[in-house]
Amino acid sequence: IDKRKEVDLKKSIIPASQLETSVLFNRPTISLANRLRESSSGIIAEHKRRSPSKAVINQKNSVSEVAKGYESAGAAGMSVLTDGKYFGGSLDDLLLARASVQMPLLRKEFIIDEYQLLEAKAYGADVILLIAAILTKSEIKALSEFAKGLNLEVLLEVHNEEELRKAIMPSLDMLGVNNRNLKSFEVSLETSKNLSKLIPNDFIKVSESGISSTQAIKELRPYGYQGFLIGENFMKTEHPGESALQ
Ligand code: IGP
Repeated sequence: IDKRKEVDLKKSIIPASQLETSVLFNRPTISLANRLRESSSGIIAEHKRRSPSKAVINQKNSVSEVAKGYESAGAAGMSVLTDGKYFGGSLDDLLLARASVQMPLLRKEFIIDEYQLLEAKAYGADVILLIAAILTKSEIKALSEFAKGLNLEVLLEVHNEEELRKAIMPSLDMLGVNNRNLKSFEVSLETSKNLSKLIPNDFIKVSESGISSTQAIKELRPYGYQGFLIGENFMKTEHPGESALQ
């Protein structure tokens, strides 16, 4: 994939040493896992302008407006898409969110290199996403251990049993089950329900994608889910954060 080229190019422009000496890099991070344990909502609200499955979702509201809306609505945390090619996001979006709110922020990105973890920290993230579908077991181990060394929490995303079995390891904080098949874009909450029993209790369980009602959350809680990652349903509204789930 061309993420590799993108990362190599950025490394040559902003060296790792520069990221490591930035002000934000050296700040204390905020735990999303703790918020999810305590939070009554459990909602991780996402900033997403567009997606491969839906094209344009929201090109209008500023990141800081969205972030403040989510925070005052009581979200446990916020996810910020930083991928430009497919989602129209950027690291500047993460930086703007960091400047606007105090809640934990997740860098939503296709992470393949430790350099992206340094970026995540330097641009204000508290949590990083690793996607089991695009990483080997040893890559998941190396990246998650590196992230933990930076005091970043790790959310590992799986979509099926095979990915889950490959990925379970102690250096993860949260296990996310993506209800959307990244190849067919089909969404089914059954994915979260079916995989829940295979996730050991020491990980916080997060259900991701296609959640569009409080009914869906009620349905998922008995399966042990404490986190609910919701993007499109919020972003498609006039003022994300102001309108609750239907
Ligand atoms: C949010 P939704 O259906 O509420 O907009 O989904 C989030 O789960 C989704 O954006 C997502 C994603 C990803 C995006 C889940 N895993 C990996 C990019 C990469």
